[in-house]
Amino acid sequence: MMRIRIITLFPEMVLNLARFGVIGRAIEGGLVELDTLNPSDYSTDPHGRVDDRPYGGGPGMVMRYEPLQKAIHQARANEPDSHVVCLSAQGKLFEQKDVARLLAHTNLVLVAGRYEGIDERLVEAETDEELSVGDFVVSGGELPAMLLVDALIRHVPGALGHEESAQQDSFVDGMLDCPHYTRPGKIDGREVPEVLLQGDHQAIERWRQKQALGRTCLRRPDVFAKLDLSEEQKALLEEYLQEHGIQ
Ligand code: 9D3
Repeated sequence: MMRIRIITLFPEMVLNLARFGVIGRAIEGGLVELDTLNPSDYSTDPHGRVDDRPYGGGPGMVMRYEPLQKAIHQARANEPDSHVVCLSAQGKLFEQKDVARLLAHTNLVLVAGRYEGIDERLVEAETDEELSVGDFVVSGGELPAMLLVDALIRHVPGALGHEESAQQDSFVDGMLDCPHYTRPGKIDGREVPEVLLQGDHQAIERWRQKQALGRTCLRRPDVFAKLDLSEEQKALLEEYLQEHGIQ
């Protein structure tokens, strides 16, 4: 069983994850345990403060060392082998390859910060790594931590009813997914691609590969650049680009 503890000033926010969908079922089924530690419960300040003004001045507040350290120590006291991840806009980008790496740890601790940031010494001394979820600004580490938990739990054995799904995810094979369709066959004059209706599974697989390659090339040149295409894939891509009037 995997245990994920989230250190946060807003435990209700992240605990809602445990109520819905795939993650809800994984937790209900005892595959994953999700809980929280609130630094507010570990403040020794007479006013219970968890933040303070930044040395050097400037706007905003900084999360104080002590309450966070105590919360992390609480987690480590129970599970000394805990891997501690700090969610931060200054971290390395969290990617699909990190999922398998993080899943190797039975006990994960995610530190979600608020305010302008966390005292840097806490990050250095008490956490094992710093991860960002993308090049955009959000208000705190909670949503990024929830994103991480979701991405991880999908790959916990038994969490998805349908075991193939996690393997077929976009990025698992390094490409964007192909388009999907369901009934009705025609909506406002828009039809489902013919090949999907004819039951030729080899042709369908070829079409899906072609769509995946073409979409990755056009929409995500950064992802595309990392692909090492076979001759067959190169031919499929040419077809896609021609069909879309690009070559
Ligand atoms: C003066 C610049 N600050 C505010 C615009 C920097 C800043 C402080 C705190 C930016 C973001 C945050 C809170 N964000 C996170 O804790 C965070 C985050 C993110 O903002 N983007 C991507 N990944 C992450 S992981 C944690």
